[in-house]
Amino acid sequence: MVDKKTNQLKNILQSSNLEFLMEAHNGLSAKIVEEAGFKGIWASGLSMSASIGVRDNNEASWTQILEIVEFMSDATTIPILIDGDTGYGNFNNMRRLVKKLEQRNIAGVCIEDKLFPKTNSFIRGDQQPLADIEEFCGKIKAGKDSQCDDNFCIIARVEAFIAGWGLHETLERASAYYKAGADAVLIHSKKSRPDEIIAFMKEWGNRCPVVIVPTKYYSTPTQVFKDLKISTVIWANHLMRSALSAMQKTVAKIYEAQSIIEVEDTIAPIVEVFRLQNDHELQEAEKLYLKSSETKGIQAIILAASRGLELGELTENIPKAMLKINDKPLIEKMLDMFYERGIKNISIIRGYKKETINFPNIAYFDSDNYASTDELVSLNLAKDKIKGNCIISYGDILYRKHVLNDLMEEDGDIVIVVDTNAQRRTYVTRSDFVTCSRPYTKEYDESPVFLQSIEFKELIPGEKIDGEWIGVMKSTEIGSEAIAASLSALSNHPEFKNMKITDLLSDLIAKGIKIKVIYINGHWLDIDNLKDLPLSSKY
Ligand code: SPV
Ligand code: MG
Repeated sequence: MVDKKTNQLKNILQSSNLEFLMEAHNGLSAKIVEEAGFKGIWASGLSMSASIGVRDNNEASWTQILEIVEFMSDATTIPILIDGDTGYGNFNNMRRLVKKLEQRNIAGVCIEDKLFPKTNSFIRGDQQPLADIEEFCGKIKAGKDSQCDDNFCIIARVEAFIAGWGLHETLERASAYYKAGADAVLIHSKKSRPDEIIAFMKEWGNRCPVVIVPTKYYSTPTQVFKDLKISTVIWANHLMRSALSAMQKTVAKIYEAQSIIEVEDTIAPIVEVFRLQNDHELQEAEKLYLKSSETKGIQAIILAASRGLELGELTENIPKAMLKINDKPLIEKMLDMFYERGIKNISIIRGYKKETINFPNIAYFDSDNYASTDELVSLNLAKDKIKGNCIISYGDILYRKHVLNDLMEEDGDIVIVVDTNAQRRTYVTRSDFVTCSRPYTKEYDESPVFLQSIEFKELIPGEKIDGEWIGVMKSTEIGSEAIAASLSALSNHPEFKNMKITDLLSDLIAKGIKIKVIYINGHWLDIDNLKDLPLSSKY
């Protein structure tokens, strides 16, 4: 069983090792702190106020702060030390604060000896009046007397260095606060070197745990704090500041480009958001409590039987789907993308060096005649998987996530993705060229596009071509039925063993089945040829 948060915080403060608290300012950042391995969280007043767009001057009311820390507490199992500023008033406000914090499972509060409304210590610090020592001691006592859990911690923060009163005043205050019942003292300094802290620790000895916030003396090696026998270091605002920088960079790029394409691969994937929200737990709970809600899985079938002879010795021991692109096999990149999109029922048709394709949780179909047969023979092996919502994809292509997302979101019983730039790879002569009901236009045109013809062939100069099929298609239940029926009929054809998916699509068109087209411009690649490889490093 997880130890109570109050006990955990007390242990941190009393530990003989140097311990660390990491700043968080909302439920998400709190979770990130816990996942990183920190033992405790600093709910920073500066970061919480900044993240809601107000100043660190008690502009947010104490109950608004309480709401934030409640979310943080609910999202985590490690203790939270809340930055309680001055206690939001006098001893009486402090008593109520402690009660309310305990109700929200907050492990401790740090209060500073300034006056309400406070100002951040790094702004006009030396003009800030300090609280009367006796009055502040009364506040500490009142807090300690009102806590229900013996291990709830109250930390007294001494601002005498910040306000320019020096070592003597700092020691006097720290000593008084400790005697008044504080579980630890926080000695704050705004100097760029830890001199004030070093001077304090020399005089203070071991009287009670000392907490520091080295925001300004950040270059000090952590070993110095260990040697000084500091109890706990607070990294006070670094998640808020890193989020801020990341947001500024992203927003500038999007504003400039009037598009989100370029940022997509530089930001957290949506599934990471779901993971941090613990969507998995809800899914499990739904199975338990909402039995009817199980969703129908999407099937994905990946054709990866061929060697890729054109790639020469690179495919001597592995099929081209296993070629490493930036350290990951091509097909694994595709699997990652499918998983990220929640597509988990995946079948792979293997052939050449089949034993090298061996990822977990995949249904494998082996085309042992891969060398003398073509795509439809491979696809036919997985014919029972062509049902419901289904994706059929070549295993040797790479495309950006948004291409898959667009495909998934497009309605239509059968949908294929077509690159309008058919002559993109001048060194490739034969490919899956298409003509459509209308060409791609740079004008905004929402009218649907349908496939009229598709053929694996050479491009004849001057011929009307609307683009190149990139090798991925999606079907609904109705579309999958049509595909399965066509595949079954074609399997009796004398030429079946030489047939490609393009033949299947042509057969569907001939039967009057509408195949919808999504036009894209680049953002994909197929690996047919040694010349394709340098381009793949961007994926
Ligand atoms: C905070 O994180 O809000 C603090 C530490 O109080 S400091 O900003 O250094 O005052
Ligand atoms: Mg603060």
